[in-house]
Amino acid sequence: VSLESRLRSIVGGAHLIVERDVLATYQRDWTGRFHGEARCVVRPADTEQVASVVRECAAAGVALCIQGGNTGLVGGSTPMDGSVLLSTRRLDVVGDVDSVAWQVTAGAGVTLAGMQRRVRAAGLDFGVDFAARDSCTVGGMAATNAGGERVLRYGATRAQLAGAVAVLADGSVLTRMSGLPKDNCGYDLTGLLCGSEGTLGVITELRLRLVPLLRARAVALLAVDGTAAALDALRALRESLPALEAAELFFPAGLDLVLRHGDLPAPFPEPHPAYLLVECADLSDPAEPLLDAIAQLPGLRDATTSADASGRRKLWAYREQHTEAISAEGTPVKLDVAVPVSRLAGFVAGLPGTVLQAAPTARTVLFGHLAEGNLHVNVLDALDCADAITEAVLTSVAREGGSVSAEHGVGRSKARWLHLSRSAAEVAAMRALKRALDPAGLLNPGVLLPDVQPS
Ligand code: FAD
Ligand code: 2HG
Ligand code: ZN
Repeated sequence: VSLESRLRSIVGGAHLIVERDVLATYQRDWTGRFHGEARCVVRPADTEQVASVVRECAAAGVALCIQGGNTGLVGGSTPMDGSVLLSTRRLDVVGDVDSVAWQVTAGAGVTLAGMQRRVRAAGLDFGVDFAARDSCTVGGMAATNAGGERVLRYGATRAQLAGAVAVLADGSVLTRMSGLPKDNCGYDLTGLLCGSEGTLGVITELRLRLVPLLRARAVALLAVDGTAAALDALRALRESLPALEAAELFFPAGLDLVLRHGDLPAPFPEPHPAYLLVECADLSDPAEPLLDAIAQLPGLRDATTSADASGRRKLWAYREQHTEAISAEGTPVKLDVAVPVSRLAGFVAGLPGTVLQAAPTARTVLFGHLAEGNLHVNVLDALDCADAITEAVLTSVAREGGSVSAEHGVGRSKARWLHLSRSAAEVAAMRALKRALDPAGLLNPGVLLPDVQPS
């Protein structure tokens, strides 16, 4: 009996996909840069079915690629040729919100937006948010330790995890869902799965911490002289605004693309060297304290603010539409890096030159999450120089004491450069963990640790 028939008998005929045209949508990543040919897509409905699928693949010695919303930007959710693609999207049940513990249980395939709707209806909120909310899944967010726009207030996804259920490579199931805030009994396996990018197990359920729902919000878009000025403004705003929740940086090159591809008027009468978008959220209206704090900022070139929902959305669009606008221009080489904020201004200034040395005709678009020194480096018109650009940019990041992956993960695209951000001893420990939990190398081969292949 073929592996496909065995998998069909686990998930039902409708959820084992072999038709080439339907497979195609799962085989290509969001950016269009990465693809691979899966032998089939399997869509299990619950943890038990996931465990059975993993066991059958292990028995057949066939590798698995795990995919949630397929919004990842480092090629981690595209299959290696000939592997089985396990889609988590049917694991989409959200449990009741526990408004005393401030927690909720969500299936790995629940989208961020779907979970936000549920917890907001119960008067609470989730601490992580970003533009892929309608498609990305909470399982994918945990697997990549996604960051986003609220990290300065709430931390990244890891900080929101109170527990998980996961299926290991041999089909055994780890369940740690009590959500106890105090529970020190050995290794933190939930924490280990977070950021493991599908290489150690398939996350099927999560116990998530929630935060207060702060409906009173105010957003300001500030025009500043450059990165150093943006950091000065951030320092001052942080000091006077405990309600500060987001501080996002972008530049004229990115704004031009957003204006060209989106249906938006320019935010200011003339362009400026850099833009800082900030948001405050509180129980009572934060608009006045935000305006007061902005009025105290020295050297602002211009500013526009909004406290009503539609105005806030419009200001956020200038920042959130960067990724789509860049893709509308072409397939970018996309690098997500972080440097210490004390080095950020110098790094930003040097980066276009670093890229041009590797790819003389490239266009570099920079934007990012200012408080974490997290810069999104998107390089257009230079896909044929992708390796040279990656090498040049990531080497310069390492020189600054930064990270080659701030929030998107290592995936396939940066696996060869992991050593720039992790010591030989750290990589050896990662390999030992991988060997212990997935000795045959069947889970997401080629992701994170590039040379671990199915044996
Ligand atoms: P996928 O893309 O399907 O998978 C990502 C990785 O996780 C793969 O390695 C996959 O194998 C693994 N994986 C997925 N589900 C599971 C599971 N249940 N168990 C084990 N492994 C699994 N990221 C940020 O951090 N911050 C941002 O601000 C941000 N903004 C974005 C904006 C846009 C417009 C887009 C397109 C992407 C953005 N991303 C951002 C990247 C992406 O949305 C996140 O990495 C997200 O967490 C991926 O979720 P996903 O469900 O789409 O995962
Ligand atoms: C964001 O912050 C995402 O908008 C996407 O992390 C970054 O497209 C990118 O490079
Ligand atoms: Zn980001």
